[in-house]
Amino acid sequence: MDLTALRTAHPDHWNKAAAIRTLTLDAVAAANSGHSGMPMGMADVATVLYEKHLKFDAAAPNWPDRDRFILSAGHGSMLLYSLLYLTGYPEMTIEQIKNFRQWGAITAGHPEYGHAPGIETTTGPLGQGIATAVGFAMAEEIQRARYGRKVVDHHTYVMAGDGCLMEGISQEAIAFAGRQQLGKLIVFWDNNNITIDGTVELSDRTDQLARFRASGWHVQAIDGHDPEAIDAAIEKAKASRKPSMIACKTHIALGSSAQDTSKGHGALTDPKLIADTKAAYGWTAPAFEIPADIKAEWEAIGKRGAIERANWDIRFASLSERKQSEFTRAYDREVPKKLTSVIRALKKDMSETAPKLATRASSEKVLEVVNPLMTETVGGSADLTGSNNTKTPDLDAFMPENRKGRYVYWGIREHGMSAAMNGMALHGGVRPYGGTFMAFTDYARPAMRLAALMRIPTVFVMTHDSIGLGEDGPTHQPVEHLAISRATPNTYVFRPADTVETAEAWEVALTSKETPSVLSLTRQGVPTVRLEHKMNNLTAQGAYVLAEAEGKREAILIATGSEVSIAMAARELLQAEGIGTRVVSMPCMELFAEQDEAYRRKVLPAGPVRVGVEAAVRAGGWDRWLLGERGREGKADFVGMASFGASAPADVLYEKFGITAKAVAEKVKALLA
Ligand SMILES: Cc1ncc(C[n+]2csc(CCOP(=O)(O)OP(=O)(O)O)c2C)c(N)n1
Ligand SMILES: [Mg+2]
Repeated sequence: MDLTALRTAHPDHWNKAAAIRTLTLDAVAAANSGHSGMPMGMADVATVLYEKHLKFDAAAPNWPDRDRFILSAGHGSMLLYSLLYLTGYPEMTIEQIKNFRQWGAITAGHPEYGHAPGIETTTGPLGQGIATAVGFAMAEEIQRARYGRKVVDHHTYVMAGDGCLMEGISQEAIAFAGRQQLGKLIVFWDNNNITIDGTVELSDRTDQLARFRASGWHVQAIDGHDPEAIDAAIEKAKASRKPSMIACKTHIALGSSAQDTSKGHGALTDPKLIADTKAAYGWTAPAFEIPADIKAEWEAIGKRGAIERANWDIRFASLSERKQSEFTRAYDREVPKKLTSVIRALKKDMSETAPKLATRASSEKVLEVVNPLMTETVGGSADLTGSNNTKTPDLDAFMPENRKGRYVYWGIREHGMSAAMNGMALHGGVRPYGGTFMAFTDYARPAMRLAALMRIPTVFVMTHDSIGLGEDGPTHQPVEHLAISRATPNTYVFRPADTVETAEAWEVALTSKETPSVLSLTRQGVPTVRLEHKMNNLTAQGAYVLAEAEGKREAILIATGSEVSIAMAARELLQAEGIGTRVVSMPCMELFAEQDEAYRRKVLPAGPVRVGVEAAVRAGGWDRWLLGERGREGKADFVGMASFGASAPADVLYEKFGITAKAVAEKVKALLA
């Protein structure tokens, strides 16, 4: 392709964009891996966006009212790193660019949230970025309704590729954003007609403009290399009250011999190709060097928002003291001081009245005291509100006509919901939780994993957590989902036994700043097992002695959730036969593992036989507690599931699958024999 026309029509623009392209070529060559083509193709869009539209101040990357830029096509990470370096984000030095993809560098293969300011979310799993962006746009709407346009008024910009738009999650995001008229969400589609295997026609012939339009979006199609067209399209997108999609016709790996081919998608490292491409760009500077005048222009862009930000500080200071401190508290993920006392009061009441409740209903009871106090919570469910018990009476629906609504009807979109919740948590100022059935953890999982990786405290309310849900049968009965959740690093998996433990689990989930929580809750009623009120949050210790052995301690039963009462009944049977039995309730294995060794030994001393009880598979953490941390602490067994469940009433299923007090007692006796 002859680039002369592009170069001569807008020379200043061209050089700024060429800086992105050449940094990408240099960094990928140095790493000998990465993706050159996407940044080379989208550099013009990025340059116009940053130069003319994006509200940001490189010196204050956490300014709450900044526009958010989300690179959904995360493989194009060098586009983002180049922008951060060029505009002068202090952390993003040229050394970091030179160390692209290397150990210890903040320039990871794909953008990682927390590595450097300006990386708003982790992307790389295609489709996550566009769905996460929906949550950013929602948080902005909610905050704007609450605090007013003078302190909250920003856009969320997304760059998505063909891959992002093919992933199923994008449909959930597009449909939801259209319904909710998220007018400040603007998506650039890198319409280059190339993916890894070849041209898009190999696998898709969707009319993307019609698709977005059908969901209520404002759509435009432009030449993605024409800076004037890009600028005009962004203006129009901002003016529209609908979410906007701008289809940007681009050439992947622009100007190289790999242009418009799938070869251009990956790492272009051939020195001749790089030299020829730079020559075509009219670029003569050595590798990693940006001519001073071009760097100065970029740095001016990085400072463009400084005055606006200073003015924002003044406007923020004009809010009432109370509003300022609320705003700041929520952004800092601090809970109100009163949270502990309302949780304690509920625990005391529950221990005294000892209701038999499904823990999903317990969770609702907790939310009834939490939501009026923590006005930053935003609840929701993927079309299972009545089943997940996620809505409290004080929450109205979040809707275009009611942005103060704190309850989201996500529709049947577990994955989109989970990613958007992550986006809300990342945006800040709001605290998202959302529900579905535990078995549909699978539908939400890629976003749950990213919450853990990004270290954000999204709360996943997963009800109907075992065969105890009964007649809906094995499609709906999770057996392996606790295991996969527990196998995920930096995730708290709570399986509370009653309302007291559910309240304690919520308290940990809400005070957590860097760890997402999975609340695994029952459909069926369970008795209160915590009959003695304790001020301390015992669930925060992960496991604790619920009932001590009488006489010589010969057995320890370790149980979670709905099986704790089964363990208690087994203890009765064993004690009646003179077998001293301790029951340990273990609502959160991860928190127990975080306790010091002395406490863990106190709860699980060597000597007695151990039997675990949980209506799920044994995989995913159990053996550490059953066999002992050194694997030689004695004899152990497990009562749980080894297959899928079945469709029948819950009590029949517990009987048929052998998860009964009698079965537990027999296992203990067999181990002692
Ligand atoms: C969920 C997921 N599946 C697969 C991949 C691997 N992958 C990375 S980029 C890519 C092709 C994406 O095509 P497109 O979005 O058009 O990017 P372009 O080639 O235009 O840069 C694939 C399959 C991924 N990162 N995430
Ligand atoms: Mg593509």
